[in-house]
Amino acid sequence: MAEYQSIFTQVQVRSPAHAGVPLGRGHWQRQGIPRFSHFLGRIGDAQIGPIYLGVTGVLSIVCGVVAIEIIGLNMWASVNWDPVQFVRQLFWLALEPPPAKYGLSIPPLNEGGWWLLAGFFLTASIILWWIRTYRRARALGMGTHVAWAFASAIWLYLVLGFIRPVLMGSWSEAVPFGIFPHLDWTAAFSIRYGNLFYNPFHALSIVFLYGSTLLFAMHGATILAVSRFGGDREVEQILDRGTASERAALFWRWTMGFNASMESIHRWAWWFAVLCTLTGGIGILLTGTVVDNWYLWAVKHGVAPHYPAVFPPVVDPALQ
Ligand code: 07D
Ligand code: 07D
Repeated sequence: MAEYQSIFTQVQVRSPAHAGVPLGRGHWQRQGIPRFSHFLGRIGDAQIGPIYLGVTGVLSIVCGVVAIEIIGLNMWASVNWDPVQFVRQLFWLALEPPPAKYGLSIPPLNEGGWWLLAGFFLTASIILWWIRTYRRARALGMGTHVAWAFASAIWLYLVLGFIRPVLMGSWSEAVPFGIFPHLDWTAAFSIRYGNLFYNPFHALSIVFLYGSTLLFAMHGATILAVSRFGGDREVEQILDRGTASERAALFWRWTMGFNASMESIHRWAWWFAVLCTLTGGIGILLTGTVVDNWYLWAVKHGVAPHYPAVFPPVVDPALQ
């Protein structure tokens, strides 16, 4: 049956449930009796479970639930515990970090203390989940590429909510919890520091963000296009190059003169994704710590022109 596995056929691969490789001592048992879902089989593998919970998995979920609970209850309290308003205004509700006057000290609970607690539990949850991805990969004898890519996203998250606020000496610099409030923060941050477009690391981050979508589209499209020749069995084609790889390579060599290899395209994708948040984190870290105004920085370095002196000098109203 597996031989007919192809995106062009309606066949769903349905092998006997596979529990995974045996685990040595020091591991938990996997949980749950495997089931099959036809719908999931259409978009991925039909088998659901068993799942490996493990110490870090359980602790991560507990910390994540605590964080969401703190955020959700604070948001609900902010609408006087009205369930209708909670749902209606959910996207606008926020749990804000402490005001600037508290610096890095521990504020009262309802003046940012809950924000600090939620942040602690969310960070613990994310780091525990990282350990889980690392340890599960090792248990399977895999490389730890997924964990290191995830670490790059965590780096940006930590810069935004922890490392930069600590360097700036105030929790008030950090991002609020909330759907639209975190967008307001993003816009305000850019304006406060003289337009993030002039931050070269923001530009680099955008290059890798856009580049990731382009590479993903090119790679996904190429493999789909040669899957009729077995190209969807990518790994086999890496080990034993077949007509699918040859055609895929030729297509790109004909259209743009150069081709990635069946293996290297995955390194391209990995690096683009990882560099998006890696360069982004550097850009945010420099903002307010090293560079106070990216526009003036760009003028100083000849990247942006001075505004022409058309109007008479203006006095900053805040200084009057
Ligand atoms: C599709 C994988 C699934 C993940 C999803 C996100 C939560 C939050 C919590 C109500 C691609 C799950 C969401 C758990 C619920 C509460 C308190 C990943 C996929 C579906 N943002 N951001 C979103 C986060 C920052 C920005 C959406 C997180 C920075 C802009 C979602 C973080 C800045 C826009 C979200 C974070 C920033 C968004 C969709 C952490 C600069 C949008 C995300 C932990 C980088 C978009 C209304 C998505 C939107 C959006 C989550 C950080 C900017 C709510 C968890 C501070 C400009 N962000 N974000 O699909 O529609 O990611 O917002 O750092 O336009 Mg954001
Ligand atoms: C946030 C990594 C952390 C996420 C983690 C996930 C959970 C969920 C889920 C249970 C996203 C934890 C997950 C908790 C559990 C479930 C389901 C990754 C994150 C650990 N910008 N901008 C970027 C563009 C402008 C601003 C990056 C474009 C304006 C700020 C990206 C434009 C202003 C920041 C990017 C544009 C502004 C950024 C983010 C265009 C606003 C950042 C990369 C065309 C008016 C962030 C250096 C990323 C950054 C960032 C794109 C414009 C502000 C490339 C395309 C000028 C403050 N912007 N931006 O992967 O790194 O994020 O900047 O206008 O902090 Mg920007």
